Amino acid sequence: VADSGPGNQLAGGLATRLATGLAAAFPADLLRTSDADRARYETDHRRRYHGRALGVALPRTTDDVSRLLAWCNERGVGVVPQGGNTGYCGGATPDASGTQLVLCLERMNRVRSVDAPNLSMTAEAGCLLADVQAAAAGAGCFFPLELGSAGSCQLGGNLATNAGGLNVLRYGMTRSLVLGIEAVLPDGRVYEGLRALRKDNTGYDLRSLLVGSEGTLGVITAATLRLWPARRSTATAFVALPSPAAALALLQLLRGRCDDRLESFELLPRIALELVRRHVPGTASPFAEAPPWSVLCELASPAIEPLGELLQSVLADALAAGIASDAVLATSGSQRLALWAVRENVPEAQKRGGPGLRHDISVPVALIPRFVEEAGAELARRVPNATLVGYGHLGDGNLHFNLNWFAGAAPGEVEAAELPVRRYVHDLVAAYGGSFSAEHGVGQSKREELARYGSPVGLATMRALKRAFDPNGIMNPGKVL
Ligand code: FAD
Ligand code: LAC
Ligand code: ZN
Repeated sequence: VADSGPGNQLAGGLATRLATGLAAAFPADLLRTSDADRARYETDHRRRYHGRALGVALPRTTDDVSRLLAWCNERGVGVVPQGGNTGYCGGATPDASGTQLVLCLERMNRVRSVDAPNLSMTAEAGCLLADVQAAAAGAGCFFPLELGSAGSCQLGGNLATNAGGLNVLRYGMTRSLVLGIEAVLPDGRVYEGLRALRKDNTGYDLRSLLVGSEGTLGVITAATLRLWPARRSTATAFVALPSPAAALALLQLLRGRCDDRLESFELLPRIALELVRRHVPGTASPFAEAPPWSVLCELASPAIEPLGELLQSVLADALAAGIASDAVLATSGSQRLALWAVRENVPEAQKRGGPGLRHDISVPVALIPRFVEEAGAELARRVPNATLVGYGHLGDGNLHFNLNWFAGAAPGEVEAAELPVRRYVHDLVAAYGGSFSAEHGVGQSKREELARYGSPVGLATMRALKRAFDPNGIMNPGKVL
């Protein structure tokens, strides 16, 4: 960024001219341009990606977004949409040129309506996920998207990344929770697709295309969401197990006996529990001594049902069959939250634990035990100073297959390991028929992976769609494709 070569001087001159034009065209209240005001929008939450923005636009209305995009489109100015900036792929960080506008939706945070009889609600893109959940609950309904970042990520970011999370097993990814969408296209036109219909077979599905487009096709300004009746019964347990194969056997047992009452099934290795205990004070440990593997599972239902008894009986059978070695059931709402806090604090504990590399992989669920064994053994051989922390959404076949250097790393050691390790892991994932990005998206960190593993026909079609939506290439340049 500090480079003062001719290219940078050129970009610097352009940035100054654009900043002057932007300031003349829009009220000062809409823009943040000082170094201090821009700073938090120019770096991702892991401090892995750093950029320099032309400015940060903070629109209050869809019309503001429309005018900002039209202005940028006429001048070929790149626009980087941003929500809560909690993403893992650098998708919301501008480049270092100082010529891209960050457009953050944080002020568009109104829940427009909740329609309990229709089990739907409409909210603006800048609403915190936690506020969307609370608004649904306030109307006696349930919005099932649940992420550890719920208090800071925004609905628009959830849609743009097609976020997964902790309840995918029962409700699917974000795409399956969306009925309608409002988005501003790069030339400023507004796509008004806020329908609350369950059935609507009228041509191409633009809503599904915009969900998961990571800010490369337009700016999502609002969405109509599917709701479910509020849950009236839940049962939650932490279960100790000897292996991922045993966890898979427990998953099959639970699905067979509880059907779609099973909402969550999260796998944690011993190291994950230890990390949380060490780095997140105040988090209760489910077991006196962390077992080799554990599962956090939850049953839920809108009916008043004895789910605790059901879960207990399945777990008794799992213990008798040697699938599980111990289990802790939540007996109150606060105990349930304490068990969930252990799981939700894993990413933060891992971040505090030391430098590392992340992989967000999925393979067919039944192949998870074989994958963990094969990849775990090979990584121990290739990077002996690193510890594997492979945890996550086993019920969906999705693990965060991360590595950490807990004893610290020599200068450059993690960086040197990054590419070869990534290549090994993602090649193996491809051989298992899996995905190199199960739920976090592509952003800038996995662009090369998409080019390498994506279907050529699929990629060509994506490029054609990108040109159709965004012929001037202003939307989130350098991301995804
Ligand atoms: P940002 O990070 O701001 O943006 C993400 C992408 O979306 C960028 O490409 C950006 O340009 C684009 N974008 C943002 N808003 C808009 C908009 N309005 N219109 C168009 N494009 C837009 N993710 C999961 O999938 N599952 C998890 O379980 C999970 N757990 C997490 C736990 C923690 C502790 C943390 C820190 C993150 C976790 N995440 C998880 C990742 C992250 O929270 C999600 O990807 C979330 O959906 C991102 O939302 P955001 O508002 O922060 O988006
Ligand atoms: C999780 C995030 C990192 O599941 O996706 O913890
Ligand atoms: Zn996850």
